[in-house]
Amino acid sequence: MVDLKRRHFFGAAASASALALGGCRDISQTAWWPEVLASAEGLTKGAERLVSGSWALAPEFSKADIAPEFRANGTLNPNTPDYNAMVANGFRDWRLQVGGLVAHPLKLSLAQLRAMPSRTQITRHDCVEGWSCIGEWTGTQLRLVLAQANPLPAARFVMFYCDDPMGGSDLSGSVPFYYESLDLVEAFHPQTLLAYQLNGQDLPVPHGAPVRVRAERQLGYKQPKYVHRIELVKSFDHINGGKGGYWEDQGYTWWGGI
Ligand SMILES: Nc1nc2c(c(=O)[nH]1)N[C@H]1C(S)=C(S)[C@@H](COP(=O)(O)O)O[C@H]1N2
Ligand SMILES: [Mo]
Repeated sequence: MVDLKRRHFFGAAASASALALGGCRDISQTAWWPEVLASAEGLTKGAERLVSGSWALAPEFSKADIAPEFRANGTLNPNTPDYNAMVANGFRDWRLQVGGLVAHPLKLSLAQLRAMPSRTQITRHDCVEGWSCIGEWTGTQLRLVLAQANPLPAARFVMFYCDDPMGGSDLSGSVPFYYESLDLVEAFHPQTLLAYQLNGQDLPVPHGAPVRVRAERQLGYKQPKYVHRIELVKSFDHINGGKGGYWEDQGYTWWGGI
C-alpha cells in the first residue's frame, strides 16, 4: 500500500507538466513522507527487487528532455577551508580513497578516474521534496572502481563520505558530514556512477564537484555529492546515527528506491 502510494506520487510528478519549471518539475508538499515509508522499508525493497529485478535499468531519456537548468538542492557549497583550497587549484590535490573491507585500498586522482572507461546517461532525478529534473551524467561506473579495490567476502554495504558539514544536531560528538550508503546490488548496478560531469561540463560546485554518486534507481538523497572517501563495511550500525546515511539518521528510510 505504501509502495503504491509512492508510485502514485511519482507518477503524478511525472505527468504534472503544467507545473514544469524550466525542465524541472515541482509538485505540492507531501505530508506522508517519510514517516509512512519507514515502517514498510523491508517490504518495499523486497517488492521492488522482485518486480523490477536486481539489474533492471532506470529509464534513460533523450537530449531533448534535458532540463535547461538542473536544479541544485541541499548543500550548494561545502565552503570549508579545505574544500575551498581544492576548488582554487582545480581539484589537482583531490584524492578519492577507497578502503574498509577491500583487498586493495585505492587512492585515485581525478585524472585517474577520468582515464577509466566512462558511461554517459540521461536520467531523471527525483527528490523526496517533490521535484524532478532530467540531466546528462558522465562518470566512471562504481563497479569498475570497486573491482579494482576487490571487496572482501564480508563486505555488504558501500559507504560514501562527503566534504560538506551539515551543522545542526550533533550525532556522534563531532560535526556530522553528509554521508550515504548503498548495498552491493545498487553499487554494482551499471548505472551507478562516480559522476564528474553534468550536461557535458565538469561537475559544478552546487552539484557536488568534483565527484558525486549517481544511483539512478534511487531517490535524490541517495546521490551523495562531494564524495571523498568510500568504505566497504559489513554493517553501518556503528557509523554516526547507525541508519546508513545523514537523512536516514533524521528519519528517512534507508531504502530509497524509486
Ligand atoms: N553531500 C551532499 N550530497 C547530497 C545532498 C547534500 O546536501 N549534501 N543532498 C541530497 C539531496 S536531498 C538531493 S535532492 C540531491 C540534489 O542534487 P543536486 O544538487 O545535484 O540537484 O543531492 C543529494 N546529495
Ligand atoms: Mo532531495
